[in-house]
Amino acid sequence: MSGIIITCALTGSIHTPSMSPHLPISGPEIARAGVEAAQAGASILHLHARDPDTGRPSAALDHFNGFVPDLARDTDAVLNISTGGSAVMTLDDRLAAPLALAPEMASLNMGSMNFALYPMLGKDRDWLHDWEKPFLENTDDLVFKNTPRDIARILTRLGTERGARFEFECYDLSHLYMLRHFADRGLIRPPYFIQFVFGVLGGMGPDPENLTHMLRIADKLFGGDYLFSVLAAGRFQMPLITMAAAMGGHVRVGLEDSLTIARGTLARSNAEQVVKIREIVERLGRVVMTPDEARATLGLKGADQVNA
Ligand code: KMH
Ligand code: ZN
Repeated sequence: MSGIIITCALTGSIHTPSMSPHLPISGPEIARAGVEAAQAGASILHLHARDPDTGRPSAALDHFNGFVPDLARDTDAVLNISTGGSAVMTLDDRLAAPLALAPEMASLNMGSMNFALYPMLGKDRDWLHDWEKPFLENTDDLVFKNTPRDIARILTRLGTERGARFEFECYDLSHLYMLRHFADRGLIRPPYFIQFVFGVLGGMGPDPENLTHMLRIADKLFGGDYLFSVLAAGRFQMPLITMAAAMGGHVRVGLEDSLTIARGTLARSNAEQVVKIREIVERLGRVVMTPDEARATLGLKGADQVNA
């Protein structure tokens, strides 16, 4: 089996500060988390920003500038800027920072969907910030909008005009067909790096059968023109990505996707999850790719071609 890419998604826009004291929030915290994750073996860092005063997900370029230049200086990791931002943001807001930074890589969500986070309210907690509880409650009426027009805009502005390549976030079978549609329109070129996303309420559940079926359909639609990676939310993170690694896929960890390192135990850092999956995949006989190996595999433009 070939080399394996470990992506680490450092903070995301799903978890809120009250859920873990280890969730990186400020620019220096996110920068430190990224350096540690890269040192542990992550070759791609998937990046969202937060408002350092409130911990709220942010798409502001100023907030990205609180850690992106540090990560560009202190790591050789591929910096992958989210275009998903948070499902509550407009596409204009979500695109401001990636358009300015012109990264090597960006995420691209392949369909509109429900994005229901309110089950996380189940636990009693002391909320650190006023915004957190309503933010989660209101996801019972939230559509994460990623229409074909939105997708085409991201592909054109970031891909065609700025040379970024994509982590195609596919939460459901339908998203694979949408990806094929854009391949047929000539707006993307292989190899397609497909991130199968499991466990978001609104997308597919974390059942192993879903992974085998996604692969069956991806094989049909893309033949040898794709690579797959897996992320899974919460406690399904390690089991599902281990399955992906055993099947020849790539893996994503990070506190964006899961706050724990084992059932009921908070991860103390992003790097702790990288170390854990690294050990698992190496025991499976996989070799972790360096950032430059990941660049070559994914056909990226290079870290010297970005605006960070
Ligand atoms: N938060 C994950 C479920 C994005 O940033 O564009 C998917 C994600 C989306 O990472
Ligand atoms: Zn993300």
